[in-house]
Amino acid sequence: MSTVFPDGFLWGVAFAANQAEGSYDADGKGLSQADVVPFGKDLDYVDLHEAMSPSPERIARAVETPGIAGYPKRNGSQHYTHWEEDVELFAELGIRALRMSIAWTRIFPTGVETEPNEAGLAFYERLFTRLRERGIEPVVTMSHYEMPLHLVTEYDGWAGREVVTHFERYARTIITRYRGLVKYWLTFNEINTTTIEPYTGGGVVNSGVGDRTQRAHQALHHQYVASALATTLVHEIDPDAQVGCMLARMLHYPASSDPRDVQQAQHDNDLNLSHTDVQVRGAYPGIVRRFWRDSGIEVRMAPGDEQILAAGTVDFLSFSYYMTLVSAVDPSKYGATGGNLFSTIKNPHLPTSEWGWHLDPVGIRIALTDLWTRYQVPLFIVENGLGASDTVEADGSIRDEYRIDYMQKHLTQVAEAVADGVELMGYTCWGGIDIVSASTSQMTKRYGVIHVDLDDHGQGTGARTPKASFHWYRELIANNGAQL
Ligand code: BGP
Repeated sequence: MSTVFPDGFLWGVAFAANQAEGSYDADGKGLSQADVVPFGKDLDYVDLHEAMSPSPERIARAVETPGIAGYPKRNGSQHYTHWEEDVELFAELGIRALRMSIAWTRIFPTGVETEPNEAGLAFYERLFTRLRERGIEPVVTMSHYEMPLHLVTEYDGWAGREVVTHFERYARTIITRYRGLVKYWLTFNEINTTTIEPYTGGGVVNSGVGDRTQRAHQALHHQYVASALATTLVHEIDPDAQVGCMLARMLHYPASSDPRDVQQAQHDNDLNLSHTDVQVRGAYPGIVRRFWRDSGIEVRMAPGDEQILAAGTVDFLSFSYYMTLVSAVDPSKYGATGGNLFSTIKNPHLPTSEWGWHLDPVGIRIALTDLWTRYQVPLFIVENGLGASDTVEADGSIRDEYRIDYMQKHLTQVAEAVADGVELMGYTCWGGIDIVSASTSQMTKRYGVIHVDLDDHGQGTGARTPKASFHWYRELIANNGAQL
């Protein structure tokens, strides 16, 4: 059987520190903003959005609540204590890359210390060393929905310019310490989330309607600057390493062939891609400046910011792909309940997941082709997977055929894009082991090919069990995708 995937293609799995590690206060770790996000059903939160955007009062209450009760991310999937077992399972799976993130709070517990926490640095050094011994390349995100809580309460997260300096020190510390151990860095996970969900993406606290949008865009600008500075630092400190940006690719289809719908979809796509425009091309596109003008947003730039953006362009573009969206000039005509940016129009051609996300394998091929045509830089799919509530059978097995079907269909389309000449570095499925979901804080929205015995309240043995999808994926990696 032949394959279209190049030798050395980085097959792997992906997860984030704040959703996987747990041990939220071990070995000097500080509280992060993710550690205070509660599980929606627990603490009388009716609205998930509200749970994800806590007020200062709710944050203060969360800080006073010790342990994991109501805060599942504090427990994660116990990767911090199970990491050796996890690495052995990943080695058995045959992966060549593990995309993971460093918890900033393990290195600088409040973000403002001048000296790093050695115990935190040593943890990741042990992990990276072991991964490399097992032939697994670490692909490391510097900031994945996680920042020291102190920076949130002190500066309103990334809305405060001071955070750029604190991040730069953090970035310099980890790049220097892991020189030679980490060859692939990503700066910010799904950087576009900062404008969609400002607390998750940027630590911007919800203080009501007011100027939240303004502050979210200011926070995003600071992240771009910090990302460019970190990219330049990697290039200076470890010239053998490469840096990528990371976008939640949200492909928009027009609801009809009405040119106004087509133009609306193009506009929504261009706004989504404006994030990679800044990070790949090194400058804001006109569409963003117009968006600021039309929305009355004023982004303050410090002298030299534009030069920093231009100098710190990335080497490759990584992205997550879960679903596609539908755009219309009049969304209500198509039954939408929300706005255009995060459209709720149903696509009649696509099924949805248990959580209502459109399932669209062909869309991943379109996304790849589009990105390649636009940027001509190597691409890397660093998240793709199905959130589902798995059942453990009486014999202990997990027969997740639906996940196999999802991966098989998506990877078939990925193979088509590669056959068309798209330069793709790798594919890391989300999440390897089951982890706490980012948007719902549920453990039962499972993504892993390895089951973790923990429930939404962090209860369970923490035991790891390969699912049916583990065996399917192992086979696929072993033959480099030839069976697709
Ligand atoms: C992406 C995030 C991840 C992850 C995934 C699935 O947006 O980068 O952290 O969790 O989506 O989303 P969820 O967990 O909300 O289902």
